[in-house]
Amino acid sequence: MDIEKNYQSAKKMYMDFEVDTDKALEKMKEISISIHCWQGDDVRGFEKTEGLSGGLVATGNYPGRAKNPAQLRQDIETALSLIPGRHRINLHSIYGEKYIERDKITVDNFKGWLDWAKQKGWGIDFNTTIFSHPMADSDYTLSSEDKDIRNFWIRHAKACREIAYHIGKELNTSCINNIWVPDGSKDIPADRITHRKILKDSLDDIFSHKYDKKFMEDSLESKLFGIGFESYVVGSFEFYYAYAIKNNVMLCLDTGHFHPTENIADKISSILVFQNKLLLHISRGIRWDSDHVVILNDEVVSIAQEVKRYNAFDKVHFALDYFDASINRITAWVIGARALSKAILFSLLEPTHIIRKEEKNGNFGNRLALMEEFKALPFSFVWDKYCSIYNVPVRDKYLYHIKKYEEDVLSKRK
Ligand code: RNT
Ligand code: ZN
Repeated sequence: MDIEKNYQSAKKMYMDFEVDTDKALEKMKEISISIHCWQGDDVRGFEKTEGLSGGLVATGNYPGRAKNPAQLRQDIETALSLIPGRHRINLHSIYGEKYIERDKITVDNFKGWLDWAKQKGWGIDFNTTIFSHPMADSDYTLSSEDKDIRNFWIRHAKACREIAYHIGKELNTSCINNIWVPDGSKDIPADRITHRKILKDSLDDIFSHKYDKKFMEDSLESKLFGIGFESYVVGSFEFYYAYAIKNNVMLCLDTGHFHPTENIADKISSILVFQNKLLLHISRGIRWDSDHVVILNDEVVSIAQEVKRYNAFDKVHFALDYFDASINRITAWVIGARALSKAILFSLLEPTHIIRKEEKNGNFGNRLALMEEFKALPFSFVWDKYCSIYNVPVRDKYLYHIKKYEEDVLSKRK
């Protein structure tokens, strides 16, 4: 396999369209993906709770799931050794070293993760875990009319922000603390507004303490519906969009949280007109928010292209969010992270200025023709080069490493 020779010929072809592949590869070094820890254990965490709730479902029973923080870190390390680029780790509050009630957790419980990330030079992002808990059994959490339930989750969210702040300070890179709540109802509610008013008040309370954004940033994740929450979700897109704009908080768009025909890529520019930060949870919903492994599909490519076209890679944060328990979990991580990286690199190689020129001149036929031709440029040679720069296996060669890891490590787990 002559990676260098192939790369040089690809470089020439891209040059014909005034695209510098070396520059694109340089740019890739600045872009990181937040790798979700929860792919490694089907979103169970280490609290010994009864199982996943909040309308989330991880299907499959593939052997080898991580059962403690050390195993999960080892699995993530293995996955990251097969993914080109420098990335971040996305944690949930249920992944601490030992069990501590969620409204009492502190950064001390994440020391294992911090030491590890520091040693590796990886940033960490964080998430409130407002599901899979007895206090989340009644369909409403931060929007609950029950004060005890609501206050419990407010304390939890505050604790998570504080943890995120310390993580950001310790690692000297801003830690995003994402809030998602499942709140809603299976059937048609008679009153939608009361819960939304309560959610607003809870968020005001949670965000009343201001943190230095250099170390901690808040984000709010909307959703259209969940399993058992088909008719109404309190934290809809409109709700958080309005809240985020009014209070200058970051939005989080999860690609599985919209109607299947809705185009998430189209929303990015609207948000960037009014805000300068956005978090994306890249997932792959099939018929519903099924959290399938991310692949290189049109949706992911068009999202990356939107970010590239406005040179907004410093504003838009990419995170992965899926959990497939039916295949080797390392394979699942690697497929998704490599797919998203491919989409980003592919977008960086787009001769945007050429299609923009055709657009300005009203040559829409040329614009479409060129977009189609650009799809057939020798992208894979640049991708191989990118993998080789980071010393990770080229093409399907990574599968061999996962097979070995499965034999040596995963298959031995009880
Ligand atoms: C749920 C949201 C949320 C979770 C993770 C585990 O629908 O997408 O982001 O998937 O936090
Ligand atoms: Zn999500």
